[in-house]
Amino acid sequence: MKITEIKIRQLSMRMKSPFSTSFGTLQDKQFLILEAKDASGISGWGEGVAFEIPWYTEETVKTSWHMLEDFLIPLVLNKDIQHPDEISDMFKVIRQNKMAKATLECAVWDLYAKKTKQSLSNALGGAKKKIEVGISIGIQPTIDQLLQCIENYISAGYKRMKVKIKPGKDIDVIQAIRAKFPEIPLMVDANSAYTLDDIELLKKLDEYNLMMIEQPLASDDIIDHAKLQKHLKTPICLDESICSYEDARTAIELGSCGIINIKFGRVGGLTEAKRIHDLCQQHNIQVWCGGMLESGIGRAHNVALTTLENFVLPGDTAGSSHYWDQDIISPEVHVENGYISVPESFGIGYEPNIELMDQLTVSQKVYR
Ligand code: OSB
Ligand code: MG
Repeated sequence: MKITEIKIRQLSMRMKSPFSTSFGTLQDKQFLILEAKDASGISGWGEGVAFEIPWYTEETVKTSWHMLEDFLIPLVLNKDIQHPDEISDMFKVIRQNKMAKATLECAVWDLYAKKTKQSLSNALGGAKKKIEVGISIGIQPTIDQLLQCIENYISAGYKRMKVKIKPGKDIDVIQAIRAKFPEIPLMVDANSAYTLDDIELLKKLDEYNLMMIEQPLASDDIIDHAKLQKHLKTPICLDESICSYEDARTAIELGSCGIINIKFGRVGGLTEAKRIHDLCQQHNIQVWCGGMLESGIGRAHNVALTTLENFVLPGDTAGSSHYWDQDIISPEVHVENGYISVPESFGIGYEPNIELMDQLTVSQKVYR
């Protein structure tokens, strides 16, 4: 396989409703879509999951484009590639910049799956025919609005509710949810909003039968999470802290978490995501697939990744219509009764809608 042409476009797409976390509120999404073509004209697609502002990780849409244009694309263009696993090795000369790397690596995975006439799920070694889907609910203006959201998502069949928390919007919120919905599968995500000084408050969360507490402490911490886990019955789930296989190994060895949320963008691509998945499986650490409010292209990669065996907990892979009036793929990602049926056609299994993407593109560039 030889990639002879790469096109990057920046899309601007408005989400149906704003999404608020402890770090900020997102509604108008700027993100990159990368198309990698080989000489026969087959295209592989990847999505950049960095945001416009570096508040989840240090990367942005601009830094991703810079890394791709000046460093990553030149490493891949016109090189002989046997298998997408080679890409992460080729990228080792460039430090970090995982989301930029994943944008291109995911496109190579899609292209490889298409060229070898198999679904991306199959190419990754996944076997599930359908995957379980949970929902991530942003911080709401009032508790009543949150309870209403939860009720709607229960009716829609989502398999677990994840509620964003931050200081001042935590215990009271969870208390109210449990009062109304004593049995629902429920978890919280703090996006690094607390420190060990908040240990007494965090210990109170143990009373609410939560599936897990996601990323309570600093985004680059692994040590303090291990200290905190010793004081909590509820498993900690690490998100921001796990950017590589080595981070996962450290966290497992220190006992920093019981669960890991894997995102292909945060860890530099699908090959690294798979390695982390395998490591967790060996150590009885459950994993699930996180989300970055992706369009259908990134979401398709999430769906394929989730078909691996140790993705045993519902992921943040809500359907297209949850986020967008119209998604840039067809068919759209559809959730029925809390499940997505994994597409069986070649590659990511959803067709990019070029006409719609053209309308949403704010800038683009072709590399040969
Ligand atoms: O922490 O998992 C997170 C969205 C943006 C940034 C970080 C996170 C999230 C979500 C939403 O929780 C996941 C999704 O629905 O795609
Ligand atoms: Mg998270």
